[in-house]
Amino acid sequence: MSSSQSLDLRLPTPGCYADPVRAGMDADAVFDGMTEHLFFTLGKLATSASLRDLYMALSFAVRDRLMSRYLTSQETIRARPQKTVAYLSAEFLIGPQLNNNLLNLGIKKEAEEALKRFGIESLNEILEVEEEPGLGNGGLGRLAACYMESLASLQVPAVGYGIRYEFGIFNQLIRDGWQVEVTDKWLKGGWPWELPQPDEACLVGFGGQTESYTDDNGNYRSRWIPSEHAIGVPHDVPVLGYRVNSCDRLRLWRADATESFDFYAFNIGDYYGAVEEKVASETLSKVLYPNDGTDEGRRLRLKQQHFFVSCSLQDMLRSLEKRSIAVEEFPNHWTVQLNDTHPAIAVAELMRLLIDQHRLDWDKAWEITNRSVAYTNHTLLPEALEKWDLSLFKNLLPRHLELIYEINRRFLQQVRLKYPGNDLILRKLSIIDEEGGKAIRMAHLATIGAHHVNGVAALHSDLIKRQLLPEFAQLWPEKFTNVTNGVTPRRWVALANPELSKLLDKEIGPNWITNMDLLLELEKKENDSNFLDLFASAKLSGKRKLAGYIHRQTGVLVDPSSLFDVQVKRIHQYKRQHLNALQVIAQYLRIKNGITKNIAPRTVIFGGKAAPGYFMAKLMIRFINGIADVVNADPDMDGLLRVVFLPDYNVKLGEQVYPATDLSEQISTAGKEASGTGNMKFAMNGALTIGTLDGANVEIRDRVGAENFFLFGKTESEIMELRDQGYSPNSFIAESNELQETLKLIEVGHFSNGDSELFRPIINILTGNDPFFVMADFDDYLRAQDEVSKAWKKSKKWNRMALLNTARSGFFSSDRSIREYCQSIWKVKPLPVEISCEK
Ligand code: 26V
Repeated sequence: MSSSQSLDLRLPTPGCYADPVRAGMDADAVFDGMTEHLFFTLGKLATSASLRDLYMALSFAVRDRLMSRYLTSQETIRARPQKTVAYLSAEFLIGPQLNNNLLNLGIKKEAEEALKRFGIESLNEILEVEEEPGLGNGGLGRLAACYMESLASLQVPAVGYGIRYEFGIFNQLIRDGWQVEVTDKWLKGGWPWELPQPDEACLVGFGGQTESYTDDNGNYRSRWIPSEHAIGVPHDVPVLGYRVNSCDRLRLWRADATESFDFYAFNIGDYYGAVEEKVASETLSKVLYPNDGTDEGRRLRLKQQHFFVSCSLQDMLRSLEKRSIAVEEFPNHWTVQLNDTHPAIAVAELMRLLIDQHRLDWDKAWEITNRSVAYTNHTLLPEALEKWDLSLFKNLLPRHLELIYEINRRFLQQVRLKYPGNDLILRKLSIIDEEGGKAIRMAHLATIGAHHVNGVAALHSDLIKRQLLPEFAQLWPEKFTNVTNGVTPRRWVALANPELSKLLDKEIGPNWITNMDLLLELEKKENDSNFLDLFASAKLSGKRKLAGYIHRQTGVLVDPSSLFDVQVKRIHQYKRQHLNALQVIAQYLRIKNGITKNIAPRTVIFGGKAAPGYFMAKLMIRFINGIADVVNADPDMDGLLRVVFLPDYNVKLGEQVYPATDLSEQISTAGKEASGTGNMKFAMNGALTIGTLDGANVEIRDRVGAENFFLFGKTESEIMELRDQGYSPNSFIAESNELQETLKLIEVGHFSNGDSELFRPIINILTGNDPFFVMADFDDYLRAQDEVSKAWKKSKKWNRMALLNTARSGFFSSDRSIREYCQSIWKVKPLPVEISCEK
């Protein structure tokens, strides 16, 4: 009897796993659940429970209430064979879980009531305690989390596969204006949302060599003998959809050592040597690497990628085996999405598993791989495109290298047929980069292996075809497509902005949460002064809360009635936080010179982490803090200008920032930001955007209306033209007095206590080759900021523009993105989950 059969016998009615004791959704049941967990799980008496204990108890009680949905969903997928999405991503930035699960279950009020019985007056006190898993760098990881939430809400069977890093993205402290990185020990107090499943562990090999041999049927074959192994232990996080039974799974792999493998060392008495090896394999999932373009830990990064990809594909194949489904059926049961090239090794690994373990021939294996895999590209930046040194790759994954050579050989053969004698195109298309030292181009491997390649905003997808992979696009035009990113309105509106949500519920009913197009009804209210006032007071309430937080964190007092002008995102030159900073200095100079007539009182807020190895980004943080120190200490600025750098920007802080923002800064150099997703969160929450025609800004402007968006800057084609003509930043500086004065003030050390050297690298880069065209866009940016100030002074008009941003932001719901992926790339349908016998 198989293990799954014996499991079935122990379950109650098939398809019904509702536990009558723990499924109750009223306040009494939540209270009882908390009491039970305090006592039995946490070993605490209610009388001595700390806030953390209560957080844990409530989380366990809530997790109990996910369980029937989770198990029934998994069972429904198992019993009714239908295609399941496997979303492969090295990052899932899922944020705090408790509030989201309360919201999606619909038991927030009940939880508040239960907490009152423990003497807790506000749910926020408990939510504050939650530590967020920072398992991502920024937009890419957060997108994966939004997509998992939308998949579950749309009742689509899906598994997110990733890595359970022991340390996520570092915590950021600011000391003397500089960023200091602190290890993120998110697991230290126990994390109640994961379910370790050691019985479903997978074995992964590394290193060693390959051997060729002839099998029983006389076929030439290759055998891989790895020199090292690691075990992947799944840690599952339930992902519940909004007010549905569907509860998908986020399966994160933790690396463990293989004990049996160390027997030899143990036998010859090398106990400590064996323990060292054990430690080495467990380092595999130790830490998330930042996007810094440095060579730091390159070998370990590739190991991490292969580790989680191999475990995930083995897990998918095993799911077929368990149900006695032939391996040839793989593409009908799994659609594998590669979130950037981090999991692109999946193309070679799936081929290896199919050929070496399942004994399929090449053509069949290739057909299966190609029918299953699709690839999303998230960046055009050349330094961000993954390439692996051939010798490193061969050393770690010798069998995969053989397979990649063969994939490449067959592919180039096809190219030769189409372009006979064209060696240039062969060099451009090859997976192997022959310039300099030989390297594997992961974007090429992913593009060749995938049935679809998509970009993440219309402009970005167009640039993939025109600039990044033009030869591929010419070869396979039908392969290339666009799916514009989206964000989940559950977390980013309903949960983050309760005041606005209440107003929307009252005005148009609660269905906007799952159908954001309904927000269009708000357009009718654009001239309704009463409603506009209510809309503005929801915003003001968010600003008051953020002002309190700013004061507590930084000691700076800000005025909630001033314009909250916000740029929160990773710190990077292409995102141009320094352009914003220069603009602040120009405003400061105007105020100092008594030119205040057209100035709107502003609070300029920055937030974001710089990669630890990225010197310029770290200096930009120091620069912003230098400006903040001078501006905030100058009485001439009172009531007109404040500058704040919010430390440790993360999902939790984002939830406070988006609802409190009037002006969203989306000022990247045109053509550089693939999409952006913060821009969407701001628009939904009624912030106006000042932005370039970059990434999804283009579509945001199209949707909300050009008159409700502050556009500035050179377009992507103008930037290219400037570059081709030989761009000289000094010709732009020469034409702008304000820019000259601004640069001068930095040079004399006005923002660095007289130290004229501190910010020299920033000046040098801007006046040198200015790779991100800051000088070229400065004057137009200042002009657009003046427009912003003018508009702010007509508050009714501003509020109308803000309302229209919210009303027209429905397109940017991740539900829309996921529907597009389902229809045009994955070909999967929803599978509603029934819990017929629930009490
Ligand atoms: C990686 C690296 C590594 C080398 C140093 C510079 C650098 C800069 C950026 C990156 C990020 C690569 C992938 C990524 O995170 N892309 C982001 O994906 C988001 C979701 O699609 C999208 O909204 C952002 O625009 C895009 O930057």
